[in-house]
Amino acid sequence: MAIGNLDLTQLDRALMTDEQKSLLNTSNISQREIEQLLVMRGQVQEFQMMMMKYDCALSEVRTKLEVLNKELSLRYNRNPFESIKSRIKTPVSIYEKLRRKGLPFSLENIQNNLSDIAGCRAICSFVDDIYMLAECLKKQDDVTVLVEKDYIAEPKDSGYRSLHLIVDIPIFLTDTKEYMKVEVQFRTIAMDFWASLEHKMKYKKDIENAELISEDLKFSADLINQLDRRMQQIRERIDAGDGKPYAMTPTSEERKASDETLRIIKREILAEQRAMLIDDEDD
Ligand code: 0O2
Repeated sequence: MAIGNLDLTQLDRALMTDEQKSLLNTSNISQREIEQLLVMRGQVQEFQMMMMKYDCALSEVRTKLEVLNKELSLRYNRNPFESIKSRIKTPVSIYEKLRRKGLPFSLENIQNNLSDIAGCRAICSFVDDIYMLAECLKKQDDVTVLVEKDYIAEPKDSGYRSLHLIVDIPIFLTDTKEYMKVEVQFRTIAMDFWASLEHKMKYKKDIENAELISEDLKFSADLINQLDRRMQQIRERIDAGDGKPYAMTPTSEERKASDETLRIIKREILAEQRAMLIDDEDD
């Protein structure tokens, strides 16, 4: 069985040693090849067992969020989240993520170095629902928060916004209780829309004008942030039953975004004028 220009025996060794690990950085791996690797190592059952446990932990977290959604929607007359998605990372993406971290594919490395094998994403309408839902989950006595990353308060350089919790949650098997990690992401609908598009770009190779697109995405992330804030303010006014007009003081971010809009419009008008001049010269 060959993988790129390596056969499996070589591959297995390459995964084990630092020297040969670098060889792997150039080779893509398929699901079938990972399966073969596990067969060779006699770890098929162990891997399946591990993935089953992540899957159970994911179901637990998903159920917890769904229960909260039901209760909170009765209490506040709206759903804290609009939809929920969950997924178990595929073996190929696990392999890729370990490779990005410079680690060989092994069950130990998966358990010790990856915290998003089981991932759950709650998509909310409003930013305050994100924090309310996350607080309710964090308070539960069988949930331990290992890491909290607030990319809403501090967005990534790319413009990415979301609240991430890595939680440890017990699952009960026939004769054992085991703790498994689950990554829970909370986003607004607008943040999710942005992240899906940006994710597509990140994983697509050979994109023309990638830098310009990243700039545009960053700009759109700011607009999305403003939109989320405004939607929340509108909802608060509706909830308060207060129909009076109100003035919103723009934040420095909003001012920056409108300046940027003006700059882009000016640039486009100039480009159009230039194109028209060239057309006239050609005539
Ligand atoms: P995929 O394909 O979505 O699964 P760490 O856990 O700290 O070692 P990690 O996992 O990069 O490092 O943590 P981080 O930055 O919190 O990212 C976890 C996940 O959040 C990512 O998983 C993405 O799903 C999402 N994410 C983080 N940053 C960005 C971003 O800039 N854009 C988008 N679209 N998504 C982001 P994966 O495994 O990287 O990707």
